[in-house]
Amino acid sequence: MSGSSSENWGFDTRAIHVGQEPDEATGAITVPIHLATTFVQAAPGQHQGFEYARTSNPTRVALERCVAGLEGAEHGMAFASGMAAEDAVVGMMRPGDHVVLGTDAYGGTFRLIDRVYGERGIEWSAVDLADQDALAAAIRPETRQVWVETPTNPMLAVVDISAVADVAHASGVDVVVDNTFATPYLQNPLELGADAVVHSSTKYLGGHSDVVGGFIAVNREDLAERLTFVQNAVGAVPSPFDCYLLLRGVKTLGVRMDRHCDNAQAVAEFLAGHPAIDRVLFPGLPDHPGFEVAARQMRRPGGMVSFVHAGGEAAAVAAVSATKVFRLAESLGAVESLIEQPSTMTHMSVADSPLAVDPGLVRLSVGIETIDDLLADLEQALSS
Ligand code: P1T
Repeated sequence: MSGSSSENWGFDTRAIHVGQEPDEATGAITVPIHLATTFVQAAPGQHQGFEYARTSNPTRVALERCVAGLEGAEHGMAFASGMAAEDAVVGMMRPGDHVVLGTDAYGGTFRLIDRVYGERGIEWSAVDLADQDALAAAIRPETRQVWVETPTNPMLAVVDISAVADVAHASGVDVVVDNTFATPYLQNPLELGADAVVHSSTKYLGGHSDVVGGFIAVNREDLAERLTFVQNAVGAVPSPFDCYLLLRGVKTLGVRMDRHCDNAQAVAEFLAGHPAIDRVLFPGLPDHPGFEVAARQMRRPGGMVSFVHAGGEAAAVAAVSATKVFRLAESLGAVESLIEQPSTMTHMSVADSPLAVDPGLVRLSVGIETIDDLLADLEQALSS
C-alpha cells in the first residue's frame, strides 16, 4: 500500500517525485537545469555538496536519485550514453579476465567487448543464457562478469535472472543486466540477484527520441565506489540539459509503458495470424519459450516485437521500406513506432559472430500511437 513516506510510494509517484523536491531557493516545482561548471567554496573543501560539474551536478543528482529509486538501488550513476555506462562496467575487468555474454545482444555491446576490450586482453564466450548447464560450463577461473540482456535485442529471448545469478555467484562471478528493453517499470534485476543494472536511457527512460544517455544502478558499495570513481575520472557524463530531458521523460515512464505493452500485445497477436509471417518473437505470446519466465520476472512483456518474414531477406527489406506510421530507423523505446532490419542496421557488428542475426528478421519498437493505425500500417506494408 502506498503512503506518505517515499519508501512506500508506488512507481509513478516515485518517478514524479523522488530526487525532485521543489527548489529550496525559489520553490520551483521542476528541477532547474543547473548549467554552472563550478561551485563556490567558503574555504578549500567547504562547499554545499558540489565542487565541479563533471564530478557532480544538481540536475544530474536529481536524475540519479530518481532512477536509482525506480530500480530499488542504493546508488545510481548517469552517463553520456548507454555505451559509456557499459564501458564503465566492462572497464572494471583487467587483461586476462573473461566475460560470458548471451548469444543474442545489442550489436554495440558485442562490439565493445569484442573489438575495444578484446584488444586490451579481455576474452569472451557467448552462450545461450537460458541453458544454465551451458553457462556453468562456460565459466572459467578468470571469468569476472556475465552480461545478461532480457528480453534480448533483437530476438526477444527471455533469460531467468535468478537462475543465472545462482550459477554465476556460485563461482564468484558478477551478473550485469542490461534492463533497457524492460525498464524498471517492468523488471527490477537487482531484486532478482543481479549485481549491476545498466540502461541505455536513450530508449524508454527518455522516451521521446531526443536525448542520448546511459545509467548504472547498483546496491553493492564496492561497485558504487569504483563506478563513481570512473564516472568522474573518465568524465563520460550527460549534460545538465540531457539530465533535465531524462527527468521529464521518466515522469511518464509508467503510463507510456502500459500503452507500449497494450499496443505490442495487439501487434504480436495480429502478426501471429498473418500469412506473410514465419515466426513472431514476443514474450507475451503463450508459445514463446520465455513466456513463463517472463510472466514470473516481468510485470508485463514489454513493447518490443520481432518477426521473421516468411519471404526471407528481400521481403523483410520490402516490408520495412513500406510502412508509413512505423518509421524506418534505428533505436527504440520512444513514443513513435519504429521498424528496422537488425542484420543491416543495429546488429551489423555481429555479422560472422555467434550472435549473427537472420536477414529476414524485422524488429518493431511499438509506440503509443492509436493501435488501429499501427495494425493498418503493418497490414498494408506486409501485403505490398
Ligand atoms: O545508444 P546508447 O544509448 O549508447 O545505448 C546502447 C545500447 C545498450 N543496450 C541496449 C539493449 C541497446 O539497445 C542499446 C542501443 N540500441 C540501439 C540503438 C538499437 O536500436 O538497438
